[in-house]
Amino acid sequence: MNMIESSIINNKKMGDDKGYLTVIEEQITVPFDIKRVFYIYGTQEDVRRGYHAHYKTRQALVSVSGSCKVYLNNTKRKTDILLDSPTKILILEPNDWHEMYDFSEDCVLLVLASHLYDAEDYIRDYEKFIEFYSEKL
Ligand code: T46
Repeated sequence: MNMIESSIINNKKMGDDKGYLTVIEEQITVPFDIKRVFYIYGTQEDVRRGYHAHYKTRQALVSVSGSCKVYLNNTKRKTDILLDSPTKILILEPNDWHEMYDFSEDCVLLVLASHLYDAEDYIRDYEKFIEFYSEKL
């Protein structure tokens, strides 16, 4: 498996004077089949969460309300992304160590995942992450 770069997708905002609507479709808006949906909310402002990468799971993150930041490290590149719009989608690859932080009080972070939940798919040990993915460079 080769290293895959994370990416940002600028999704469409549709609507009229009634309000707005934004659509996410598998293999069209996001580059994978969506097997699981969850959302993260009520996170305290000073909390940092995540601290892991995955072996297989690809994910799409959208802050559908409020904002938060995501720190990414794919062993080659470290970056911080601000998610502050319901139309901005961050595609996280399995090789992205990620940490979410700076949650606004009203943040609802929607996550679409390519695989069902499996605790074995998580790499929560940073040294193990570096060892596993550095080999793929
Ligand atoms: C990720 C980031 C963006 C389940 O039982 N099923 C699930 O589908 C998920 C996602 C979590 N859980 C359980 C496992 C933990 O006991 O919910 C608890 C909280 O999960 P976790 O500590 O992994 O939450 P985050 O915010 O650190 O990470 C989550 C996702 O787990 C992860 O895949 O990439 O959001």
